[in-house]
Amino acid sequence: MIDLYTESSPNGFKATIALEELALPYRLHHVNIDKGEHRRPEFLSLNPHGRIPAIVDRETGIILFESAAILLYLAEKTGRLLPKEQRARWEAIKWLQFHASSMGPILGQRVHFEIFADEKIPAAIDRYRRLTDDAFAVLDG
Ligand SMILES: N[C@@H](CCC(=O)N[C@@H](CS)C(=O)NCC(=O)O)C(=O)O
Repeated sequence: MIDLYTESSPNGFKATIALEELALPYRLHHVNIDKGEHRRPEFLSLNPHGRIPAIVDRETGIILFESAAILLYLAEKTGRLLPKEQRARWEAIKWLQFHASSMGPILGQRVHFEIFADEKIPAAIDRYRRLTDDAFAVLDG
């Protein structure tokens, strides 16, 4: 059984979708970010960085955070979602890594500066709009 600690948010959805897609049994633990539950000691013992999602696989004792690491783990555990053939496998890992390092973080910054930031800083808005547009253009290509 896998314990999933998550919130209704983009990085959280990735782990939930993978668990559902792989039909793995799991227990869902809601970590309420608005209430600061991700900063409490019990959650920080799973992820010292205080970010969801995190999983604990009770079968193996493995504790993981970082959504891309969780996706790789679940793929390896089930032998699904990740090709076995070397070229295809690395093609998938390359795009997973692209998403994890070149898409997710800059999209997060764009949403922050465009929508949530109290102060609207044109230079920051322009920068993250340009960086996300570049990344989307790569995906379109
Ligand atoms: N690189 C991490 C990012 C995780 C992340 O930023 N999660 C957000 C929710 S989508 C979070 O926990 N935010 C709480 C905070 O920043 O305080 C991953 O892919 O898992």
